[in-house]
Amino acid sequence: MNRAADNIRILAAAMVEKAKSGHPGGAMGGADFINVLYSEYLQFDPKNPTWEGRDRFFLDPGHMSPMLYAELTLIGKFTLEELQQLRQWGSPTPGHPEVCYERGIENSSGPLGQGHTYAIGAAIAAKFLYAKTGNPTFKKETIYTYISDGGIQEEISLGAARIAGNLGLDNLIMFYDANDIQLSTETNVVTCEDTAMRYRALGWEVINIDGNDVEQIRQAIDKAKTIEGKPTLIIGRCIMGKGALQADGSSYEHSCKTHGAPLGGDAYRNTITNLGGNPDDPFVIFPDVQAIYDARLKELENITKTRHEEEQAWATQNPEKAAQLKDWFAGKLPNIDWDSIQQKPNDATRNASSACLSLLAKQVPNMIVSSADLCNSDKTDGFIKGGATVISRDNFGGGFLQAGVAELTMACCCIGMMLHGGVIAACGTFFVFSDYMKPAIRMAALMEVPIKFVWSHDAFRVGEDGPTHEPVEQEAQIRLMEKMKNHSGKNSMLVMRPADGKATTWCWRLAMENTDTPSALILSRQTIEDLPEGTNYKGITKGAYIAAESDNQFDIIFVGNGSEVSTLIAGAKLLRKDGYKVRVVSAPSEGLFREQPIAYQRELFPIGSKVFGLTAGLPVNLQGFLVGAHPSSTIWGLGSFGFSAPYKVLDQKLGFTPENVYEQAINILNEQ
Ligand SMILES: Cc1ncc(C[n+]2csc(CCOP(=O)(O)OP(=O)(O)O)c2C)c(N)n1
Ligand SMILES: [Mg+2]
Repeated sequence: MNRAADNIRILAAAMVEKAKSGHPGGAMGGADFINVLYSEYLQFDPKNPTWEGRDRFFLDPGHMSPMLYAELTLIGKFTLEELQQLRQWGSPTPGHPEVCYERGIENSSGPLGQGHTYAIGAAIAAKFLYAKTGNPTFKKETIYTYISDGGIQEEISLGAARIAGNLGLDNLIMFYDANDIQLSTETNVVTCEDTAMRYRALGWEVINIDGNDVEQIRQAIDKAKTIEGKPTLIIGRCIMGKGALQADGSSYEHSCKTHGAPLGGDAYRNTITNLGGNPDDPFVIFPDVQAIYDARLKELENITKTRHEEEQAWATQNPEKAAQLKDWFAGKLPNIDWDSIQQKPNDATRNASSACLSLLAKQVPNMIVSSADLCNSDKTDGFIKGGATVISRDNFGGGFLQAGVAELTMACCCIGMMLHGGVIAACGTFFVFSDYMKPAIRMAALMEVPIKFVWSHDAFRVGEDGPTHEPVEQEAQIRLMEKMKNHSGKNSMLVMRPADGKATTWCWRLAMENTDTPSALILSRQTIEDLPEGTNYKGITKGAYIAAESDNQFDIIFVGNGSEVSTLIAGAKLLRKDGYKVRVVSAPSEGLFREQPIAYQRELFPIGSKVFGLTAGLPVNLQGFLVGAHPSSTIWGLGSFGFSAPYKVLDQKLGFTPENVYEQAINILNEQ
């Protein structure tokens, strides 16, 4: 076993050396744990990488990718040639791991702290699926995760540990590579935390071991697997750069220098030799190491055979549930009776969203909704009103996760649920606090996880709470993700701000049907006047559409989204009194609109038209609609932080009134 770990160390060091860039030290220190885990514990199906009941391994420190790639090579997921392509264009071995189930990579990692939080979400998903279906495979599944000093120091680790401890996730085992070294210093320069005490305080079982000792690793995992009602943290004291030697032959262990740079020259050669490898031919799997893994793969065939038989027996007894489970993992939605939703007239869109969630609670049994302690305000509690119960250590079949005040943690948990598979996750908070979720939004977009974000209190009309709570620049930030493509060539996110209750139903529908990317709904706190009778809401599927009562021949086009559309419609009425003709376009998602055939885009916004845009965010939100428009076209937005006052006062003071719309339009119309 030590030779196998040394083999991983050699491969990791050699990969980084060949790439002339990367992180050898941590990978070398963690090799013993990952070797024991994969050669003796992790249950996966060598023939079916997407087996629903597999154990999962979530890496948090993505910079330790060489460790993961080397390990996955031992189980046949990568070739030695591919290891030699570390960090090169087009290779399957990018600098930091990118999710790829076929290759055994459960999550993209790199931004420290997120990876282990996905694991917590996955552990919740496994418990949820067991509670919902009774399929015994989900009870046998263990979620392993690997965290390092960086992840432990990231704030998210507190929220993640709180949730895992509070829910008693005994299907979660986290290995902490405590090597006392981080990127620029030893850890004692920045922390004097008693990490074991923190995790114990949050309800975890904590086991301290020598993280480079095979027997101690085994005993710790064995013990962790027997613990009930608690997640387990195994704190492994590891040696950074284990086995590394300097050019002069002295120890190169426990050095920050090995964190993020090749060992280099003679240090590299000495190290490989010291570990039993050949510096001139380091990309080798030793035959005795291969034998260990061959034996394990054989063993896994038997283990999974038995597991599959158990699953089959369950499926035979529960054919309907088995069919349902298949759909869940395929991302297939059940029929949702959207037409049955009766939106109240002139309601706030957060309430309209609540009505949708109530229906989803009844009709989408594999959905989990979460809120960061704002469910009765962001109205995700519509899901509870629809029948979902709150998830707890005694009730994993509930569909609602009370995440506590921890937006980033919540988002990462939800992402983890979806990475696990079988679950659709949505999470809510105030739009202004989307700022606390950005790192997770970005990773969800990158990984193409179709999570749903629900952001209420969408604008300065939060009013009395003042500028701290009034989103202004948030929409511009989030919409940037609509402009960015993912690696599949699609918009990396679908962002929708509906104009009224019925539009909200449509946006939820689009969000649920979007299985390719994250979706977001941006919702109002205040009530909104409905769009005119006769509006064809189906236009939402094209990202922008004409509101009813628009004039076919028009002098000016008004464009906006959310509650601004009703202000524009009221402004249009004033303008018509002067004999002008107006088209009003609601544009819940410019990203989606830009994907439509150019003919449709031109039809809505003929070249040279005079356009007036109104947005409660930065004017840049609507700038795209002015391309090709008459030069007199303008946008009225908010160019500063908001202010504390009742929202109707703010509307007046900031010019979000029909009168101002009229005035601005007249200015545009009067220009040549
Ligand atoms: C959120 C985030 N901040 C900063 C970094 C840059 N970074 C990469 S590794 C690291 C710290 C490494 O310490 P540790 O996790 O102990 O890894 P080791 O040095 O032991 O390999 C930092 C700051 C990052 N990847 N993610
Ligand atoms: Mg470290």
